[in-house]
Amino acid sequence: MNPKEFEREMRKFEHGSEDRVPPDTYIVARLDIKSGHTLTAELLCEKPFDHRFHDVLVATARQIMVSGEFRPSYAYMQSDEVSILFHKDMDHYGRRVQKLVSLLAAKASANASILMEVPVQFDCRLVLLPTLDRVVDYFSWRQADASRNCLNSWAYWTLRKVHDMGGTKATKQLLKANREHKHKILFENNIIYNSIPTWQRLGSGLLWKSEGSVDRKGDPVIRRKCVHEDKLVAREAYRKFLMDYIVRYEDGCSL
Ligand SMILES: Nc1nc2c(ncn2[C@@H]2O[C@H](COP(=O)(O)OP(=O)(O)OP(=O)(O)O)[C@@H](O)[C@H]2O)c(=O)[nH]1
Ligand SMILES: [Mg+2]
Repeated sequence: MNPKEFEREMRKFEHGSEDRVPPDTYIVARLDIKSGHTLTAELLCEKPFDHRFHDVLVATARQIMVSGEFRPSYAYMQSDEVSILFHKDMDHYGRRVQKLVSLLAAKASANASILMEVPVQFDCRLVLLPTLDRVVDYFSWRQADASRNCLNSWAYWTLRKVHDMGGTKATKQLLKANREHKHKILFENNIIYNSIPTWQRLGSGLLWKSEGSVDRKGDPVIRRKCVHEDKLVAREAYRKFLMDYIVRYEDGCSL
């Protein structure tokens, strides 16, 4: 077989892996640290939340936002995960799923490993959303997950730390507890839920903001800046904020 024929022959075996995201579909990449539980224990992270760990997650997402690739429009961080929304018309790598997933996981893992000075592995999945409403649903869902996780973790670690309870007993006690009961545990231990930092209760975001500036010649220019929003609003207000932001971003208006 000549080299060209051999090339064609072997390429056939790659065809099954050529899936592409259809046009007019929003793509969110969710990157999640593999064994984040073990990693945070090894790094002696504060429990239930460690500001330095969250900062690294934000810095990892920021490096993807500002890399100039993939047209990212918004990133959301909570726990050990980052969700990144891309512009609807993003066409990098022909929207090939394997390329996007592998490159994003590689970028995030490399960036976080350098920042944390230990090997960090992210897995990555693409979430394909047909409408803007569904995009907003997606981020609302991740925010609700952050809220649930925050209340559970604070209740758990309050029982562990303040009541000197073992892990099994604390887990068992919380198994039967509803939301109100978990809030009561915090309240009785002088922890005001609403005073817990917003990034712990609701996660945090990275978004583009434009600002007026001047170039080297002194001429006015509009520059885009990637801004960390760590005081996100919740529920309906978050939905409205996101909807407005994404519509403005997609239109390219002032961004
Ligand atoms: N101490 C501490 N742990 C954190 C913090 N943020 C996230 N984590 C840990 O990261 C875990 C993330 O949950 P998962 O992603 O479901 O669990 P995982 O161990 O990463 O498992 P896989 O993702 O399935 O590999 C949490 O259960 C916590 O143990 C933090 O700020 N402080
Ligand atoms: Mg994880």
